Amino acid sequence: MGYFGIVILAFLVAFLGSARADLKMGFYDKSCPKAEKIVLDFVKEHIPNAPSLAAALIRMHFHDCFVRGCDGSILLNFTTASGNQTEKVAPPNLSVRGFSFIDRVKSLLEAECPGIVSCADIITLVTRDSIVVTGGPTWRVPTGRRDGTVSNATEALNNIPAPTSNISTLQTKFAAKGLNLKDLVLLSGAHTIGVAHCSSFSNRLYNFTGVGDQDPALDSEYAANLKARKCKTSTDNTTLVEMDPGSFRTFDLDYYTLVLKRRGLFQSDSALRTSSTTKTYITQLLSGSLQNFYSEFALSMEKMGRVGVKTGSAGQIRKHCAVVNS
Ligand code: HEM
Ligand SMILES: *[C@@H]1O[C@H](CO)[C@@H](O)[C@H](O)[C@H]1NC(C)=O
Ligand SMILES: *[C@@H]1O[C@H](CO)[C@@H](O)[C@H](O)[C@H]1NC(C)=O
Ligand SMILES: *[C@@H]1O[C@H](CO)[C@@H](O)[C@H](O)[C@H]1NC(C)=O
Ligand SMILES: *[C@@H]1O[C@H](CO)[C@@H](O)[C@H](O)[C@H]1NC(C)=O
Ligand SMILES: *[C@@H]1O[C@H](CO)[C@@H](O)[C@H](O)[C@H]1NC(C)=O
Ligand SMILES: *[C@@H]1O[C@H](CO)[C@@H](O)[C@H](O)[C@H]1NC(C)=O
Ligand SMILES: CC(=O)N[C@H]1CO[C@H](CO)[C@@H](O)[C@@H]1O
Repeated sequence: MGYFGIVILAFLVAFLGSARADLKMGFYDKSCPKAEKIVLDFVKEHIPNAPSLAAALIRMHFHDCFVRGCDGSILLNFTTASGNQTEKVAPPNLSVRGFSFIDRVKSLLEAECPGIVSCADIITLVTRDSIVVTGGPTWRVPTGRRDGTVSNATEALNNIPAPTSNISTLQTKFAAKGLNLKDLVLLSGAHTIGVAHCSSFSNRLYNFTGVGDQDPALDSEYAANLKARKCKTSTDNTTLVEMDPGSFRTFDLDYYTLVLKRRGLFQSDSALRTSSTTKTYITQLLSGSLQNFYSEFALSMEKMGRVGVKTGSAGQIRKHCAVVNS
């Protein structure tokens, strides 16, 4: 083989390598043809009885993708026998529910085709199906993610934006994952469903700057209402508040209306009003149809689902989602 032959061969190998290392639709069509149907059937059977899990699951997916990529690391109990803290126990994850739901899907898939379907793909598929089954948007889920072997609470803290984040912090943390301000606005739209603990935002109600004050960026009538009816003390860490009160189970545009009315629950929600770029995206979404929101949301979800994925021979396919294979 001449020089050019070798060059072409090298390009071919690089090309095939990168092509193989990409996610694709129906990755399990040959290796586990029933995989996606097993996931969907399980979701259809159980989520209607526990619709609040749909919110927990999409949040879990977000947290998974923001720490070491969408690699299922959020599901790990321990990475070492030494008891180092994993993402699961980091404060932002304290309220991530749905671990056992994922474990149950995993055991069905292990029974069907052992060692084939990754926990990372299970989170992604289960999330999409749960949102669809509860009447929300759908999006494409290319598969072929592999599972990570490391979970680190400090990394979770550093990568997942806190609810106190301002717009520049949000922009930076999203940009670090290849997501732009438009993705930020669209993905924050997931706060149209689900609930939050008072402790995630009560700093805005009590003693915002250390002089017993409220956050001026929060509608004062709404703040008064929250204090009177929901978060009655500044230390309440158990009461749950709907983020989109009135339609917290419906995947609608109301979240954006609330944000513009200064009724977004977190400072990070309020922050979307403080940049003209993000504010304009919100106005545009509100002037469009629900279907338009859904199709835009779909693009950002697919994008988030690709963040830092491990493919090809990277990582592993865990046997149990909570533990690295021994
Ligand atoms: C932009 C930065 C974000 C911040 C600062 C943030 C913060 C939070 C916080 C503090 C909670 C409440 C946790 C609690 O008190 O129990 C929450 C809940 C939630 N978040 Fe976010 N979030 C962000 C982005 C996202 C994204 C990108 C998604 C999904 C695409 C998402 C989906 C949800 C959902 C559905 C809930 C409700 C969970 C439930 O009902 O169990 N969030 N978020
Ligand atoms: C936990 O991880 C840190 C590194 O961040 C390491 O220094 C420490 O020894 C680990 N703890 C245990 C108990 O292994
Ligand atoms: C966890 O991540 C932090 C921050 O990147 C790092 O300093 C620490 O060493 C990591 N811990 C382990 C056990 O790898
Ligand atoms: C945003 O928050 C970060 C971190 O708390 C802070 O360093 C920065 O100054 C803030 N930016 C603005 C514009 O307030
Ligand atoms: C508000 O915060 C300041 C500073 O942290 C503290 O000294 C003060 O006691 C707090 N006031 C109330 C009412 O909690
Ligand atoms: C919630 O508050 C109680 C009482 O103030 C405290 O004992 C408990 O540790 C807190 N829980 C969390 C998760 O912070
Ligand atoms: C992971 O931890 C949970 C609770 O801490 C426990 O119930 C579960 O059995 C653990 N899973 C594995 C596979 O060790
Ligand atoms: C350490 C800790 O509190 N972990 C919690 C993380 O979230 C799950 C689901 O809510 C809890 O069961 C864990 O106890």
